Amino acid sequence: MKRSYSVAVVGATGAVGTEMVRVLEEREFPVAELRPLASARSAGTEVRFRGDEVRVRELTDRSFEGIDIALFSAGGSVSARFAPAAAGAGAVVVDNTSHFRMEPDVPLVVPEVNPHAIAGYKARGIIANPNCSTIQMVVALKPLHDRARIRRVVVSTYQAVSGTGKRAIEELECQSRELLSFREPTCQVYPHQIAFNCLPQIDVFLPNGYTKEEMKMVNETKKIFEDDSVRVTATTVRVPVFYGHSEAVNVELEEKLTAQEARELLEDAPGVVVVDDPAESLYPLAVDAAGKDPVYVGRIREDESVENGLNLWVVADNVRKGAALNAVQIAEILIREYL
Ligand code: NAP
Ligand code: 3JM
Repeated sequence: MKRSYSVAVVGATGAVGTEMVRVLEEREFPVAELRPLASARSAGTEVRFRGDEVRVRELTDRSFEGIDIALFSAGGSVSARFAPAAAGAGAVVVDNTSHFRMEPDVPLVVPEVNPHAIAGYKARGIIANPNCSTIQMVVALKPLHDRARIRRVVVSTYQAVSGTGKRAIEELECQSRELLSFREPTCQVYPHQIAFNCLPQIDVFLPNGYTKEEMKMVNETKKIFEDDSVRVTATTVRVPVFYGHSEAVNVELEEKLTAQEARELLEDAPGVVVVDDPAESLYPLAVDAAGKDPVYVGRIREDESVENGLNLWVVADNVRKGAALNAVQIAEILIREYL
């Protein structure tokens, strides 16, 4: 382990990249040089890091000279084009896009679930960060799977607009103002009005009728658990919330777990905070999870319609644990154990 590392953040001006820089600072990641990269549009602007203004540079093939770790969150096509260049220049890439996630020689990692998989980074020099909705779900499911084996998961999501990026955050704000002033809403990012609405489409539709986001949850969960026998089906929905994804998760287990046993397992699970006091109307809320690190779990109850079923309500900050924090946690393990 070196004393400090040169870290590139690709997409540093975006919703995820901004949070990455903040998380690196908050967690006192040993950064020797921070190199914020973005498109020509925002080259020359500045990001704040540890009290300094650091100039954003335009991403090019030569951006990675001297870089130890490159955190990518500028979209799949940018990763496809530049992550191999970064790895070729000697950096270890932690990629936040879906581009490499399902490639067999690229580890897909959630530190609370499968940190051992990081060892596989040597094959390509790339580690993939899962989708935000997958990350928070598998953190909550891991202790249940270890104890009672999950057979099947049925999940419905309620996803915040920040998962789409900074333009979508502005769109929800703008449409809310327009509608409350009796004006027509302007739709630029989503195919329909998102303010005061729910859209059962996240990412593009696939030939099987599911969206790509739904199939990310199915396929990524199996890969992270290293278990293709776990059956998953998902409905992913965009809701007019700024930060924090919520998920209604129905689980069928091989063995019986009471709600109380599940609650105790979750209370001891790394990265999980149980908020579950119905008598006081206490359960996880997106507005409470925003800006926080844990995955919050509540509404823990037995599914009385099947033999070994449980229902959970799982909430986390999609930009932090769902993206930036998970990526920095991976980088922390990398430097502690591998670099
Ligand atoms: P965003 O707010 O729209 O930011 C996009 C960032 O990418 C900006 O910094 C932008 O720079 C940069 N960028 C765009 N095109 C570029 C190009 N051709 N070359 C260099 N930089 C470019 O989006 P976001 O929410 O931060 O998400 C960014 C990506 O992260 C997504 O596309 C997705 O793949 C991934 N993501 C992953 C998760 C997860 O679950 N792990 C969650 C959310 C997002 P400019 O300022 O120059 O435009
Ligand atoms: C979250 O490539 C793109 O345009 C980005 C699409 C995107 C993704 C993705 O597929 O990488 C937007 C928001 C994700 C994700 O984490 O899967």
